[in-house]
Amino acid sequence: MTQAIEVKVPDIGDYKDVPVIEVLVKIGDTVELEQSLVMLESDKATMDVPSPAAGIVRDLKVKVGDAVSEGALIVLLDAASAPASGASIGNGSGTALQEAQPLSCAPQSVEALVASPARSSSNSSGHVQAVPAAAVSLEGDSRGSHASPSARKYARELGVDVSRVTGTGPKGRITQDDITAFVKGVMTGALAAPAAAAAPAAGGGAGLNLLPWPKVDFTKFGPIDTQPLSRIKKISGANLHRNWVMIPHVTNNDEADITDLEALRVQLNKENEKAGVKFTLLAFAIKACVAALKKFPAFNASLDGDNLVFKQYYHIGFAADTPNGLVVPVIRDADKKGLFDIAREMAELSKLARDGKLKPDQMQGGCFSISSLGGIGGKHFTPIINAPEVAILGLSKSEMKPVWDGKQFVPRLILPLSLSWDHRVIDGAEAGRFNAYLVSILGDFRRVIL
Ligand code: CAO
Repeated sequence: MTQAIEVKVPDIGDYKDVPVIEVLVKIGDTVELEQSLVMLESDKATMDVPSPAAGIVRDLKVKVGDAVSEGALIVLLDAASAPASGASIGNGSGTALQEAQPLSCAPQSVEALVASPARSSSNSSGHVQAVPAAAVSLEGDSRGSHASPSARKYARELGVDVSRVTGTGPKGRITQDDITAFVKGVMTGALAAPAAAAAPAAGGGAGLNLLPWPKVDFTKFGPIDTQPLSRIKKISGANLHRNWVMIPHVTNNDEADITDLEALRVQLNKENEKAGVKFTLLAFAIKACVAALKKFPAFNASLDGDNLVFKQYYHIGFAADTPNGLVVPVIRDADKKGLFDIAREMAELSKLARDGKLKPDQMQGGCFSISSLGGIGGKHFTPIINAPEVAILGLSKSEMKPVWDGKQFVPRLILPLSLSWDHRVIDGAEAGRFNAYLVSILGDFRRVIL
């Protein structure tokens, strides 16, 4: 017996006429409870509308590009069970269509755009518990607050007590943006965090106890032009800030002699001129990193509370600079792919990134990231770890340098490497070994097969 359900856009705060950027199901599809049906994208967040029940998609009422607001009909569903929202449902004959709000609209802005799957983890508490003093606990009694399940889930994962958050949604409803704003307020010192407030003035080790962010009237000093941050910058900025504050970063710098590797790369590109795909240094670096991750599995792990999750897959993210900001597309199963496929996939993902067309799943599931500034310049830098990953490799511009071969100085092409690692998971000696191994592979790429 099935029940016919009209799935409508739920409460999405103040957003109106939000574009549908993706329709994730088609007519006849069987869907699970909470499975995402469509993705909406406001100027602030990407949100998915989950199914309120398991069932079969009978009809689709929207397409990509449509603009929808709260209450707009999205999908007709033949539900196999009553919707979890508890909304009233028809008699099961399929004749009387009734409304059911999806469980919630789940904004995915934070991790979806920067490929950090922490929030999708069912055990979110680990990431909260595992943080050092800087990430003060903000949890408390939140039962009386008016917030959707997804906003509550988000709050729980960040350790935020929703009763302390001021809701700006309809009827004072607490939105995900309110929670993000609350965390930002605490981190910048504009709001007091409970642990920080409780810490002794002389520094009890809890809370950052920072001064509020300086408020300056810049017009006093000269003409200005104020522009809003791009959506990607806002989202990635919040993630980078969290990662920088919560992870004890250390960066080991090293140098690899890539003279022979560059000769091989140039030769391969000559031989494959017609293939239309360029073998980039980054493609070689991805392969080299996979070999190093296999040798040093702690670098391919994530912290989950007191546990370390060792991944047995090798999905490598690479930072891509786009007109709207930084995104991190992920090459999945890089261990199973050849250089040609990796180079081709990187070119495709980079283009999608620059065109703003990357899908959330193309930025998720990364195990380790590479940030290459080699095409731009610079010597070394400190890449910020892309949580819940535990390490990231920065590549700078290679240059010819005189290297002593025991008898004389010879010109060699030297690539600067900057490996940032999470000191809760990795020790300095291990990081040194990881870099040394990487240097040996990049110096003699035949070693990648060992
Ligand atoms: N040293 C010297 N030259 C390098 C190099 C290096 N380490 N890496 C690349 N180059 C050269 C390439 O050989 C290429 O030269 P030719 O055009 O003469 O062949 C040129 O630089 C451009 O390379 P590319 O950009 O096409 O390819 P890529 O694989 O190096 O980079 C991508 C692709 C997506 C990583 C890049 O476009 C990008 O977005 N980089 C910026 C990443 C970033 O912003 N990181 C910082 C994150 S923290 O804010």
